[in-house]
Amino acid sequence: MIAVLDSTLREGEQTPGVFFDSHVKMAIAEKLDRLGVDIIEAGHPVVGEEIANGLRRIVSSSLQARIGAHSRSLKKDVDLALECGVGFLGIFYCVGDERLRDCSSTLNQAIDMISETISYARSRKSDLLIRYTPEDTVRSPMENVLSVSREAVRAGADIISIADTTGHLIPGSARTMSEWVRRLRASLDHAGLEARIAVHCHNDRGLALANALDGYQAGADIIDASVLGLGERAGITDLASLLAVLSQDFPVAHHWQLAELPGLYQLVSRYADVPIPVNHPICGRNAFTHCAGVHIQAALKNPIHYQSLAPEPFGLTSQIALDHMSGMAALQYSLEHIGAIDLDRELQESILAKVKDVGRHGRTVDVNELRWIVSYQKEKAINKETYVA
Ligand code: HCA
Ligand code: CU
Repeated sequence: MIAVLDSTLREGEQTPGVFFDSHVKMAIAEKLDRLGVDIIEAGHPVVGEEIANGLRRIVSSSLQARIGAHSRSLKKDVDLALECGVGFLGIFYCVGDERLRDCSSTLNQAIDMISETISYARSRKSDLLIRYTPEDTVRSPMENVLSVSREAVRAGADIISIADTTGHLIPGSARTMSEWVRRLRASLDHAGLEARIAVHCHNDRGLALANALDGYQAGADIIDASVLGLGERAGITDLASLLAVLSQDFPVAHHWQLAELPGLYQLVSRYADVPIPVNHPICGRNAFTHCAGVHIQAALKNPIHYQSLAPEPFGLTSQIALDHMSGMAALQYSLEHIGAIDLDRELQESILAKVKDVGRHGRTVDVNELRWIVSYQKEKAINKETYVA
């Protein structure tokens, strides 16, 4: 069964300008838990006291999800994370040649140091879920990654994560996540080692979701994501889009409460101070809104004509909206939809004029506003003499 790791509270908080207070982190973690993500990566505690406190607070609330911390390959990071009570620890260390050179280290020295940190963490907590990530995995020599991964598993790591730290991969090209997943799996199998494989995809080329799905199809067990795709630079895989595709398009057994997504997005958007793009899949204001006349006409008969994804699993419904482009046909369909029938032509024209006027100011008219416009224009028609223009 595919597992999802949400990193809104760790990677997401690395978005420039984003900081979540501990009580907000708590609220976000509760919503993520209700949604049903498997692991909540909730911070890197050595970064600061508030992060450690936020982590402790989330751990103490006994959520279903495993609560995890990020950690360098250093015992002091492991100690602080364990002191916060986490059940998951993500240890990262890059084994790219240039990084090793900059750290004045050889591959073997790095492998020894990483193995020692993992063994130490394992010895301190036997049921700790330990992930090792060779940071910038996909720009590192594959042989380095495969060697360090085998030793990390021997030392006690349960998960190896393939990190596309800079959003470098392109599905179907010479550098794909699927190739990395297959090669890592083959190398572990060949050595008789068992570990879950995770994929962590950055969105620098707008391909984070595509790469994550490419990894999933090649057999990855865990996918990292965040609300609104928040993270360093262009962020990582967007959680809502990921769950939408996995749940609606792949035969995955899941327990996700997808209707929690819109509320979760509003919460994170508000406290991250990052607006939800109107065209965000699933949670954007326009995601299930039909606007053009022919679309409204067809969609009101049967939404499937202009929807390949239904809004209902996400606790949403299809909407219609009118604007400066709307014509009489779209208006009449919309009026019928709200039960405003038998309006004379003159009244309909005045309603359409008002709708176009609102549209020219850069807004759409939804069904609620249409109801207000209808009653306003009706009243205006009745009391012509008391209104001006
Ligand atoms: C970072 C980089 C990281 C780590 C991922 C991981 C990446 O912020 O430290 O530890 O699994 O993209 O490589 O997010
Ligand atoms: Cu990252």
